[in-house]
Amino acid sequence: MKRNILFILFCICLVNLYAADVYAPWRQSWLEKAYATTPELVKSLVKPLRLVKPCRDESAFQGWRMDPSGDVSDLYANPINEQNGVVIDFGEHITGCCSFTLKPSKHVPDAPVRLKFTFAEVPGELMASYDPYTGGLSRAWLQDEVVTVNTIPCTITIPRRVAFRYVKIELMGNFYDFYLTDINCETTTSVSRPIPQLPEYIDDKIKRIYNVGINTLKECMQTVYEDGPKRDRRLWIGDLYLEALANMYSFENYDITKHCLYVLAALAREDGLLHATVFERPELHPQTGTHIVDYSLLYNVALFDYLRATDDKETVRDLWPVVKEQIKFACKYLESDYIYNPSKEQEMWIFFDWTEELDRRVPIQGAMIYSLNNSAEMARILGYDKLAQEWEQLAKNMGKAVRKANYDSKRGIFVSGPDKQVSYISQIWMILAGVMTQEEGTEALNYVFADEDALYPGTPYAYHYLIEAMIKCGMYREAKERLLAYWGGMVDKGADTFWEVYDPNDDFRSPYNFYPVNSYCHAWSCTPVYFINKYPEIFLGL
Ligand code: RAM
Repeated sequence: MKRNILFILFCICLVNLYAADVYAPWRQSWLEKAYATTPELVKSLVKPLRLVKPCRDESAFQGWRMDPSGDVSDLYANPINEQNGVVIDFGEHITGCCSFTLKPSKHVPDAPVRLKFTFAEVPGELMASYDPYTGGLSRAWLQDEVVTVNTIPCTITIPRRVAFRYVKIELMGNFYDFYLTDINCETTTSVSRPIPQLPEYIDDKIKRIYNVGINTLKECMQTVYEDGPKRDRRLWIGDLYLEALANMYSFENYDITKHCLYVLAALAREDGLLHATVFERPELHPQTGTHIVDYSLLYNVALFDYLRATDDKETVRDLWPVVKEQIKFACKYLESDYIYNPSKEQEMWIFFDWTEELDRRVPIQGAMIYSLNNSAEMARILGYDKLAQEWEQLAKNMGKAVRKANYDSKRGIFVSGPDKQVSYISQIWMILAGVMTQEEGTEALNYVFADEDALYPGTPYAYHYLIEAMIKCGMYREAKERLLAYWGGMVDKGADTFWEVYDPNDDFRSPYNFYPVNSYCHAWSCTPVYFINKYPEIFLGL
């Protein structure tokens, strides 16, 4: 009897132990698989291209352009004291660690020297004054580094990895002449394949957009899909989703996608919810407390895309518990009328775009339906038919409910929230969710395009879904025009890599209240690569 009671107690403890962590049976093996698939970095030594002179120019992006002003050999041939504030142009966006050599001139160095290096992705960022700092993110993201050197001659490597095209060198209180030579950068990326090129005869603008997109992707593919190599230098689910799409239609490096999917799974919260973002160093760990419901739902879609590209059912089955838990979690927010209620709980952040005023109720309803439909299709492929049917039915009910509650049939658009907000993003997600027909979707998009008061996207992230929605509606010509105008707008303004934030009406827009801290090489902006290669008939006229 006593032994039986003890056994029952033991079983209860075991059940509780597992209840505490829904992923307990798999977590360790996911972690091992995550470590085993860590991409190798490819290193290259990049030398500067030339010297440039910053020039104020109201017509240039953020008011600055760089004019060629000499050869790097000029810098090396003369004491650096005579060239205080020199700007070096590496000619392309690079990510890595910089080294330089200091050599004495005619005097014996009798004191330490201090040098300030400012690395920047774009001219406006280099020329802005950083202090007093007003940004909403840490000042330390800005890439200015002061180096104090005690002994000359020497070669120094600045330990911080930086992402930049331009570097400005300033001297801080020097008393004697010395030379600075051999500045170069050991760059990293996990892309090992040659960059896939478009054929020569393709329209020049499309080619330029494509090349900038592919450079953006290459720079962000490090040991994870980083969001931006300058900032935040970490894996976010939303960025992963779009990078994986672009990678699928260019480098086809599926191991990095698999790696990121495992990392996120292994670091999920014990009740099953994914963290929106994770860090790699000093060891893999999540940003606890940061959850984005649309990102969690997109994990399922990213996994489905991975399955379609690789047919790797084993991995997808292995990660299946994560798929189920993300849906289960989102379902907690559904009211009995199948409307997603974001105010039900506050622990989750809903993103979609860096536009604060955006009412996210209709978009999140759409994203959940979109995820349910994708997850159901994936479930069918794996033979989980009952679950697929359940999710399909739920998606239908949610679609009906949102049509009833938020469709303004007079104007042919979805309106969101108590103030009946009209935004591009509401229409986009209703289209992607399949809640609108092609004709309805076209009508809704044309309505917002014509309505000056409609809230428009503030990031290439949100713009990606606009292009996707337009293609879904069959608006091929218009989708191409928009892609050319939006991403082409960045190219025309001198982008080497696509920016985190781009508002054609405001070069200084920043969700962080300080434009130099924006990232100017941001993964979520690279998707022209995906569109152009996936739909050559639309974008290349092939
Ligand atoms: C930004 C990141 C990233 C994005 C999140 C929501 O700070 O750079 O790109 O996914 O926010």
